[in-house]
Amino acid sequence: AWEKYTVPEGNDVDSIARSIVHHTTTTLARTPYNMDDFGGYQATAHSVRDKLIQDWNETQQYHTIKDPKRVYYLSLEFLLGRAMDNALLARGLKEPYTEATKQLGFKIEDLLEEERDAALGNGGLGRLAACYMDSLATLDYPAWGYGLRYTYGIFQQKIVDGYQNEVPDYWLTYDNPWELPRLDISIEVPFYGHVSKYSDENGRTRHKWEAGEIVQAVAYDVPIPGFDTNNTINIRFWSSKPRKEFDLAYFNSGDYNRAVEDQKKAENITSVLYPNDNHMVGKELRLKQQYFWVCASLHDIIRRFKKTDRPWSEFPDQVAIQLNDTHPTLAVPELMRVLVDLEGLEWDEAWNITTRTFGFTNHTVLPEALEKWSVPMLEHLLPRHLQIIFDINLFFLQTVEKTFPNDRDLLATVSIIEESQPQSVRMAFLAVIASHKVNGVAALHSQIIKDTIFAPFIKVLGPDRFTNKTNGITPRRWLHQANPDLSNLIAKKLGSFKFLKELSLLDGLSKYANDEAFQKEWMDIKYKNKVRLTNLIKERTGIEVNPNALFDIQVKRIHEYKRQFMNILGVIHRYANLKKMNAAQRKAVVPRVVIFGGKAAPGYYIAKLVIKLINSVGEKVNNDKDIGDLLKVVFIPDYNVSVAEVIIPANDISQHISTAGTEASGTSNMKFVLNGGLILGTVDGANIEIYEEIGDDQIFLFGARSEQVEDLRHVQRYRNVPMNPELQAVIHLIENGTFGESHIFQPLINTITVGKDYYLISVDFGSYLESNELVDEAFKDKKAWAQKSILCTARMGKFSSDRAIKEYAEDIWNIDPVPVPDKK
Ligand code: 26Y
Repeated sequence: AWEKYTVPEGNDVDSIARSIVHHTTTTLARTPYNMDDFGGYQATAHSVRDKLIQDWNETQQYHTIKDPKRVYYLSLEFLLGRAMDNALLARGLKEPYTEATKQLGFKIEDLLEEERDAALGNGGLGRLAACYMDSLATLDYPAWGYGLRYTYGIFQQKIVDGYQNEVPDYWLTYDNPWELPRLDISIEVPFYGHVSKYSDENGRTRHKWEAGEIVQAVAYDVPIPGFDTNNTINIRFWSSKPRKEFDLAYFNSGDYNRAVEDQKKAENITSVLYPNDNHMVGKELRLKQQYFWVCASLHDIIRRFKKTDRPWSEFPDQVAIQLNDTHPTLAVPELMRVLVDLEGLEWDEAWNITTRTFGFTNHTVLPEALEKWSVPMLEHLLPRHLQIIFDINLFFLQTVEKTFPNDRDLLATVSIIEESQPQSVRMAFLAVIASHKVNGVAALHSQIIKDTIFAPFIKVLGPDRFTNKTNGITPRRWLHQANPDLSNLIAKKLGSFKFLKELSLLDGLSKYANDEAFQKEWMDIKYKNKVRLTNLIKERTGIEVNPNALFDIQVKRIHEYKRQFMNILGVIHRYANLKKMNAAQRKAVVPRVVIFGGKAAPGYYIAKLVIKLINSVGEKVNNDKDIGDLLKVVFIPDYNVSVAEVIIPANDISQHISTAGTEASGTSNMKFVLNGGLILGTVDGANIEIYEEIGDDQIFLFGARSEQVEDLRHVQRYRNVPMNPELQAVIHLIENGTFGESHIFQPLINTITVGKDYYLISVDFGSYLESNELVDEAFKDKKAWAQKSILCTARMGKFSSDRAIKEYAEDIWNIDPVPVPDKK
């Protein structure tokens, strides 16, 4: 009977308008007479949501019937940004929705602007997870994401008197139409307590963990639509809730306060995203988050596996689990616990299943970002897991000892347990030992991890465990959605939008790079995008900039290794130079707008000082009548995904200037170039592979090479090398108060004074300034610049996340696409 009543919603303008009105009156309980843009957005979002849910249902049903091997992407961060425009474009419904909302008296652009970003991530790692989900859906892979539903995403950044202030991001104020609460799906997560031993019916010693506290994990599902396919996959976000049964004990004993306390404690677990990017802080609550998430996700995966009656030995043929950095590494001892303690498998078989299931992606070599958890803390929170980790380590070290007898240094170097005071667990070592593949995120980075942090494991585990998967970005969001005019122009030129699913087709633009008419169309769009950014800058900062100037952009998390400090020091140098010039000399200057954006971790004092310095320099330079449009310095507050979508298409050049060897890959570099921008960068991360694709006329590389960095640091530290003289002059200007009270900046200046300068700003400063001059020269030749800009876009095929995901699917996960057949 059900079929008879399923009325497929039409996708014509009338049906769409009707569904928006329907949601206005029912879901929102509002009348069409008092609707504002926010209401219009909500009603439209619910109408779009209906369509996604239908596709989502069909995909899940089809996958249940087919029961293919699935991949599970475990990530503590998913930086999704906005959903509505993405969904409309994915389903080819942008036009009818534009028309339908217009008929109801709205402008679709205004409605889209009402949506709040889903900002459940810090930076690169979280946005990569979002791009990968987009590609998994678009390529029809049977995939799930698992994450945490934080009540507070990454904080909102306000700039007050030049300083960063943090405001909590309470993003769920007005319901979230993009999630489906699954209150029926809930999993109990144990913590604390103790472990006891017993003999099972076969006389084997078994372990039983009796928990001291149990928290409930409730599922919230977010559908991820594939582009130009009906496949719609799922990210399951867990939210923590108190477990009623447990509280009853307190209620019955009359301890009401204690019961309420426990409620609060349980909800605490998923309350806030830790705002540290590439910096480990060993807080117990963070460890609790990790286990809560990993435990719920693994049990959900196992429940799905158990629906078909397969033996455990087939688990790795049905399930691939990817660890997005070490954050989910507790999934390793948790799977072992399930297999050995609960399911009664022998240790060796369980270990074999575990290692065939997991893959591990490393995203950083910065020592301060590597997770280490104190043994006493683990023992308190997860007593059985600690035992299992020690056992994994014991058996591993025994095999090492067998192959390399009497090499005690080797045993200490590869041990999962670091013999510190107190002892700690090196999560990366555990992840390497437990995974069949370990990958870095760009060619250089994958080489560096083999040469440095994981070098001893090559010897012990062999080289085949390590591989490279260069990052990618989704062209749907980062070209088609963020830069619709350019996407349309490209489609017109190439004859279709096929390039959005096969990015190497962009290469077809190369032959027009020199075509004057095409160059004009291309640069007109660039200009329009710069005007759009100019308006955003005016709105958010009050600063007026000239869209004809060169737009030079560095937006990313603020971190010493990313060297925003060097950028602003270069700006000061430029300013000082301008001040010295006469009128004739100034005529020849290329006007430049230097644009910064990015958040600093709230506890990262030096990074916050960099923001202050940028704003102080801006204050001085932007108000210097003598300088006018020749130089402007802008700090755009609250950089996030939706702001990036405005900033990136407006770039002439972008800066990716990390000390060589420190930026694992970078992904915004790819977004900027895809949108027709050149790069000013170091020989680091994916810059190198971008250079190989786009050629040296399109990228300005400078600075020390990664192989030199260690020696250079040594020399800097011990040989009294004088500071680069131009840098010296710049520092002098800060110290003499040119940019306001100088004592504020002393701690920042101290980071680069002789003997320190860990990130080698003084070493690279000279070549940085030279490259900046080359940029100015190149920008003067408008025709040549237009050609470079076109070639940049044309040669970015490699950096689609589709390419990256196919490599993961084929080399690591061993999964195939499962396209859902069309209804018709
Ligand atoms: C340990 C914990 C506090 C922690 C939290 C977040 C550690 C690291 C991170 C985030 C790391 C991150 O975003 N890494 C970036 O990953 C990108 C995607 O692979 C790379 O492009 C980028 O170079 C790297 O810094």
